[in-house]
Parts: sequence; C-alpha cells; structure tokens
Amino acid sequence: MAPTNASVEDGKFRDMEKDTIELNGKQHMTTDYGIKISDPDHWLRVGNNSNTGPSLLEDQIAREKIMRFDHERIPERVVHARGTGAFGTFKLFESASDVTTAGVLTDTSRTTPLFLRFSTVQGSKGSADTVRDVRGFAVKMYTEEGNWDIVGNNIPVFFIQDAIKFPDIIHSVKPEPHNEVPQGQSAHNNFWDFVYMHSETTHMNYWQMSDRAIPRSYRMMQGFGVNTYSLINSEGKRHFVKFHFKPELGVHSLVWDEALKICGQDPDFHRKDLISAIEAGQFPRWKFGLQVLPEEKKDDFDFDPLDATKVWPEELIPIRYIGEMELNRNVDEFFPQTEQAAFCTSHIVPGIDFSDDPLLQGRNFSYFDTQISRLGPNWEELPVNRPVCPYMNLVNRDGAMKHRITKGTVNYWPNRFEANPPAKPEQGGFTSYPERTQGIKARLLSDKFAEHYNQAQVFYNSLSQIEKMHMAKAFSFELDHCDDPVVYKRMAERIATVSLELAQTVATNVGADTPTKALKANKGETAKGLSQLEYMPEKPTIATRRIAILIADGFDYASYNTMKEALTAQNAFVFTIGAQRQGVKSETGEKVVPDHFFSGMRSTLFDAVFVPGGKHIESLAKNGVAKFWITESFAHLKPIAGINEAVPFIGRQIGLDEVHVAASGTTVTESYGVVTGHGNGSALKVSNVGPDSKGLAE
Ligand code: HDD
Repeated sequence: MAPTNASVEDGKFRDMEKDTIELNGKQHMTTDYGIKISDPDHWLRVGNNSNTGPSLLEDQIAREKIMRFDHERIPERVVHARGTGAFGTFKLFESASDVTTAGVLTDTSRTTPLFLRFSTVQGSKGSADTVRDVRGFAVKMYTEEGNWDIVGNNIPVFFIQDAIKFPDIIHSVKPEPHNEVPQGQSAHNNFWDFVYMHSETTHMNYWQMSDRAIPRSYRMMQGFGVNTYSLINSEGKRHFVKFHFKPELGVHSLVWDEALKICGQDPDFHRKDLISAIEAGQFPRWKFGLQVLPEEKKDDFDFDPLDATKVWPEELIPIRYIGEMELNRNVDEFFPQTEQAAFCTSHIVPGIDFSDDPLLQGRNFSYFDTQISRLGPNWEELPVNRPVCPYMNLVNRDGAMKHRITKGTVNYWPNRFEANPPAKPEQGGFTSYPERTQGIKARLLSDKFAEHYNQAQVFYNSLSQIEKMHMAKAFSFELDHCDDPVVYKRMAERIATVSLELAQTVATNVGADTPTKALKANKGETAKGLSQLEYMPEKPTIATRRIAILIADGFDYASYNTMKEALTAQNAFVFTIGAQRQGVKSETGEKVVPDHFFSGMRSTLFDAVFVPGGKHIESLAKNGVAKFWITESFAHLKPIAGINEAVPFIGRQIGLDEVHVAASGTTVTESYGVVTGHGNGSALKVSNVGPDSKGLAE
C-alpha cells in the first residue's frame, strides 16, 4: 500500500507502523512459511537413546533456520560502515522564501520528520566509536515533496576536490591491502603517503588532527553539508548555499588518552550516549543554518566557492540560522532502520538544486550506485528509506526484492491511458536550474582550486593554545605510527607550509629532520567559527553529563543523597560506583545498591566524579582502582568534587594542597576543576560541578 501523505510530527512513525509488529510473546513460533514449529532445538536425525545418528537433510525447519542465518549479513558500507541513527523532526522558525521555493525551507507551520545517521569513516561495522576520525552526519528529511538527504560530516571541508579521487583516498586510509591493518585508524604509512602526495588534503587534514575528530558525543558535534548546493527562488534566481547544523549542547571533545581508552573500555560509547539521552527525554537539538551566496558573486573570492576543500568564511558570508532539528525517537530495530538506511546526495526537492562542485557531481552518481550493491535496486522502497509523500512511477519497477504491488496494465510512458503523468512545474514537478554553461571537454578544475594552504593556515591560527597543543600531539601520534621514514620525514616537512613551530615539534617527536624554514609565509590571519571553543552551549548545562559517585561501606549517606538528588534534578546522569554491587552500607545503616562496582567502570566513561564524606574514605584510600579514578579524572581535567573526609583523600591522589580547605563551617572551594566542601552535603552547589574545565589534558 502506498504510504499516505503525512506532514504531521509522527508522519514517518505512522508510515513505518504498517511494517512494524510487536514481538508477541504468546504467539507460537512458526517457520517463515507459517507452520507451527514443535522443536526448534533439535535437528531431525536417525538414531536412538544410545546413538545420536546422522542428521537428515530432509529437516526443512532446521534448513530454513540455518540458511536464514547463513545469509543474515549484507555488505557493510564501503565507507562509514560503523554508525548509529535516530528519528526526529525539523522545524523552521524563519522562512527562506527569499532564496528558495522548497516547502521544507519556507513553510514555518510544518514539522518535517527525519532520520539521522552518525558514523565514523574508516573502521568496519564492528569498530570502536571513539577512534580519531571524521564523523558522518547524514540527514534524511521526509518532506511533503519527497526525500531530501543532506549527507554531511562534522567537519566542513573534504580531503579531495574531484570525486574521481575518492577510491584513492579511501583505499589509502582503509586497512592496508597486504595485512588488513590498521582498524579504525588513519595512523599508518599509506594514509600519510596519500596526504603528502595530495596537498589538497591539507586543510581537511588539519581539521582531522584537531579535537573535532574525537567528539565527546554525537550530540555535541556540528554538522555540515560540506558541498555547495543551489537554492532557487520563485523568480527563478539561484543562490549557492552551504548547510550548517549547530548543536544546542555546544561542541565538546574527548581528550586523546580518554578516546584511546574508551575504544577498549566501551566501544559503543557514542551509540549508548545517543540512545540513553533520547530514552531519558533529553532530546539533542541543532540549529539549522544557511550560508547563501548570490550566483553572480561566485567569482568574488580568492577561492572557488565550489571547491569542497574550502570553507566560506563567516566574515564574508554569515550563517543565517532558520530552523531547528531535534532527535527524539530511537529505532525499534537496528538492521531494518539503521543498517538499511541509505542516503543519496542526489536526493533533493524542488527549490533545491546541485552546483558544479566537482565532488558533489561525482557523489551524485556514487550513492545510488552503492545502494544497489548493498541493498538491491529496490532499496528506496524499504520502510526507513521510502518517502512519506505519495510516490508512484510506472516505469521504475521489478528488480530483486520488489515489495510493492502496483495494479494496472501499462508500465511505460506515454501510454494510451495517460496514466501516471509527469507533473508540470506549477504542479510541483522538479525542474533543473537552467544554468548557462559552455566549455571545452577536458579533465580540469578551475584555476582557483590549485591553492591548498591558505585556509589550513587560517584554521590553525584560529585555534586556542590548548587546541594547537592537542594538534601537535595528534600529528605526532599518527606519524609515530608510520614506520616508513619517507612518509614521516616528508610529512613533517610539509607541516611547515602551515606552521614552522608545529612542524618542528612534530619532527622532534617522530624522528624526522627538523625543518628550519616555513615553506609558506603565515601572516597570522584568523577567522571566526573555526575553534570549537566558540561553540559552548547557549545555556550552561550538566544535563545528560555522566557523573560518578564513589562509595564504599561507611559512606556518609546525607552528603551522598543530597548530591545525587541535586544532580539528578538538573538531569545529569548519575551513577553510583561502589566497592561491590551486592550493596554498600552507609555509616548510618542505609543500604545502597550501586549501578556498578569499581572495576566494572572507569573514570574515562564519566564527565565528573563526586566522593561523599564518611568512614568509607579509609577503605577507598586502600583501593587502587578508587584512587586511580581520582588521579585519572584529574589528568583528564574533569570536575572532581569531595566533601569532608573526602577532601584530603582527593588532595592526596592529585598532589594538590590547594584542595585542603578550613575544616570548620560550611565552605566550598574550587581549584583546577576540583570542588571541595565541608559541612553538610548541600554545601556543594551543583553549579560548581558544571562543564567544562577540560582541554588542558593531553
Ligand atoms: Fe560519502 C557514505 C559523507 C564524499 C561515496 N558519505 C557516506 C556517508 C556519509 C558521507 C555521512 C554515510 C551515509 C550513511 O550514514 O549511510 N562523503 C561524505 C561527505 C563527502 C563525501 C561529507 C564530501 C563532501 N562520498 C564522497 C565521495 C564519494 C562518496 C566523493 C564517491 C565519489 N560515501 C560514498 C559511498 C557511501 C558513502 C561509497 C558508502 C555507503 C553509502 O555511500 O551509502 O557511496
């Protein structure tokens, strides 16, 4: 049955309901062809009680079960294989009707349902979430005029300028062909060899070596359409456009040591973070913005606005925020709703058009093509991919796994019934922008594409000292993992095109020759919107931040409980970590069943830690795991709070006398992100534990 038109908030939900069933606990198990199964646990065989005997091929029930299992996997995405997604909505608060006719960008009364899939690029489907990598940010809006996909990343530029180079860059970054190493990393010879060979990668490579590539959460990343598209207004005028998403929670990253450890401690860290926030009703939101450039101004810059390795400086082309995206529903089943979700840059709706961005032009071919090998030709019919507006095409039919049944006697156009006629533009039919174009046939890019370093310099110059320090460590880590001297030596030299100082630090660390002169003058120019420190939450919040409370037998219940309630009231996710999960007894006899025991979790999986007072400090002081929790939290510059007896305990772990405060009265002291207090539990104001003193750590 064709999906109904549904522009209401739950439009996609209602659409998918037709294909959704509850697992009915009372219903008997059947084969896929419907007969009831009496024994799913034993293969039919010839034998007796003392002799098992051979299994019979005849057992159609066993064969169906095994054959279904044998074919459960589909090819993983050739890139962006590891990911997770959620459903949500898009609302406009300002119409962009001056630049486009697209309903989704002009009708402020609409709520457009959407699906968003986040991903890493390099690793396989089973790789870890917190690797250093670009993050995919692919949005599918189920608009009233058809699906609109923005297949973007959390970094605004790309490695290459021409789509024909995509297989090369991806082959170079993926595991090497002779041994399939490494997984989830770009730290290997081939990738850095490619980077050196292609100076066009420089700008993106700096973003990739910045903290952007190790986000704290999918909910705390920007999203960028990256490519340049076009918007067409009712007068038929074209503006070029770039799409932006800015997270309400601000942009935050892990520090490298945390990211590395979490890869092993909880490879699903980002997935779980997204799912649990949505489950708790703490819906992540992003402001949606446009950078708009009138067509006639295209040649006004020293870069080509159609070059995906360049940003459009906000000083020249400001971002106009016109809408808000919210993620508010987890998927019911991962495979049909996330693994089978498929995006296409070529999915645009009337009022939006492509540009001659040579990367986009190639992408428009590649995505549809890859879905055919991954999902088959009828991939657009799958519940998560199909539009919520009516759709019908009498020519596009058949192919493997065709699902929808279309009645009627003709499957071509035109036909004698005039069935399924195309729509005129005034009826909503898509028309391409009548771009005037001419030229010679050649393998070329416009001249301005040849400049590769200016924006990398501006990006680097715009970072804070802390971000620059992190970047030096990132380059050093990566090149340290390259064992071919040609690769790390040449790369260390190349860095001197952006910063001599950075090149020298990296060269020292990785054993390359120290560059002595800058390969390109750096005038120190900076720009706004590049350092992630510019993106703090509009309203400071600890909502959804993971806070650990450490307790052992003999803890002070009052301070434990006061803090826990205060944090929970601000929607922080509070976890009690105890010496044992069987139950921990307070000084006054209250029993608390912790969420985890000390060795079941690590400080890296939390944003802050609190230690209540009480006699339990004596046993915490003898517990290496509890002690390391504090030391490690401090090394990662996380807020640490303690009260009464916990204060000297914390002080000892971090070697800071400043945390010792007068032992009388009710006082609160903060020092290096460490909050300590004396008195009753309420002395510790939650606002003192807010984010985000992080950043200094390595
Ligand atoms: Fe791509 C997947 C983002 C350039 C070819 N890409 C893919 C996904 C994202 C991006 C987020 C995952 C979609 C999902 O969640 O299913 N890709 C980008 C960005 C690019 C980019 C922001 C530069 C602006 N991609 C790019 C080029 C090509 C491809 C130049 C090929 C010429 N990308 C693919 C692909 C994938 C893909 C091979 C693999 C799985 C898929 O498409 O659906 O076709």
